Amino acid sequence: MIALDCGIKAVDQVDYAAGKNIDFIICDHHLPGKSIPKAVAILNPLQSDCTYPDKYLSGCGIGFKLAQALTQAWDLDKHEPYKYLDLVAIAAACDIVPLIGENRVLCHFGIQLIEEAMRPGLKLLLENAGRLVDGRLKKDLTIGDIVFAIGPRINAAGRMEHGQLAVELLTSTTTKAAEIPASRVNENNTTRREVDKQMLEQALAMVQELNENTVSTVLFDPNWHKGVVGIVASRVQDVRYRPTIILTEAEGMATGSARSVEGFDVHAAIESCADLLDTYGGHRAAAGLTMKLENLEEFRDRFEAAVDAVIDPSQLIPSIPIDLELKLHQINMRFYNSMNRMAPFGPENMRPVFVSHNLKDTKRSKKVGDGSHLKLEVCQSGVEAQLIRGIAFGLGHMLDEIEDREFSAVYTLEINEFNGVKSLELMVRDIKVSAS
Ligand SMILES: [Mn+2]
Repeated sequence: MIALDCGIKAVDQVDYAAGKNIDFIICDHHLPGKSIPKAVAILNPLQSDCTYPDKYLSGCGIGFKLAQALTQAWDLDKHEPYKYLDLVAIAAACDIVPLIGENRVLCHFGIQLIEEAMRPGLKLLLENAGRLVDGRLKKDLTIGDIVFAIGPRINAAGRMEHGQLAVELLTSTTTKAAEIPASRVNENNTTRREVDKQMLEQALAMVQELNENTVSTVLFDPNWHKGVVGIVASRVQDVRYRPTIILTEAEGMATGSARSVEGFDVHAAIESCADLLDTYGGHRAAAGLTMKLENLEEFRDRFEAAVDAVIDPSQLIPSIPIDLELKLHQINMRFYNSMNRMAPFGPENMRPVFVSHNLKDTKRSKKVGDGSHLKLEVCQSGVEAQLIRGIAFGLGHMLDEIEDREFSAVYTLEINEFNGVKSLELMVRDIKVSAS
């Protein structure tokens, strides 16, 4: 048996299999526990004695390493595993692993493979997500597209129906064969979104009831869907920026998922409550855990105390790290193209974030969508002829404030393609009005 993306803590299960004469190869990237399973081989760069230089491959990336090793051992063409780099890239993007070193290279070639020889299943997913129109990608595929358009759809299958559907979809060699699994996966995604929305509303109502002075958020509802607790944890953090654990009931236990805040080790805080837990595992930034229902209350208190003991108050304020200040006249296609040579962007190699000051509204900025978003057209004080457009999601309420005052904007640069004409746009993350 080959375990992929799991198994590093499966000491008993591997012993049991050994008793039945079944050999195990474990390909995992999660933190090992105190004892290691007695498998035939373990590929996990996080083992303390592992000298492999790249420590943060995705689970699928480790599987790719096994495939590469087998190609060598069996004297096959070394290019053989490269056919699967699209899947390796999808896994790396969706697993939010650092996009540096080997991951960045794997993602670069994986995205290239998706663009040049897209699997039928992926085509149908990207069409459903509105990214692919008449067989053409609307714009170059990014890690963000994979995370938001492909990932949730693939995950929805496992969460709402069965992961096998996603396997069928991704291994289909013809569009015809991919059609049925694709329509089911897309349906699962619609349901997942609905469930996600309901859970989120309930969770946000619970957040309102919490003591404002606590430094952690632990929410439990026995009826929440196990598959979407991770997403809800991230959304809850958008309104209450604290180490967050969202739990639901499954098989008579409380089980769920934890998200950390920048710079804080949530895995260590959970580990300090290990005596209350049945299982737990993960990384500094995200972890999973299971406990008996009767331990919930004590866990909530102990986790709060564990976070409180080590967290720095500054870690509770979300911040946007800025890479560089730009004058609007510096923004042009040449600049964008050289910046883009550092792509694919992702964790630890984020799309550069810029700031510009003394911006002025051209009076053509307006609220869009349901009024919560802002479509901007701005210039910079002193260089009024240089205009640039932008979009600011969730900042519609800033329109009144920027109408007659100078402001600063923090943004990333995006390409907008309309009727075949490419232009640069600010994707505005935050706006600050200058003191008048
Ligand atoms: Mn994993």
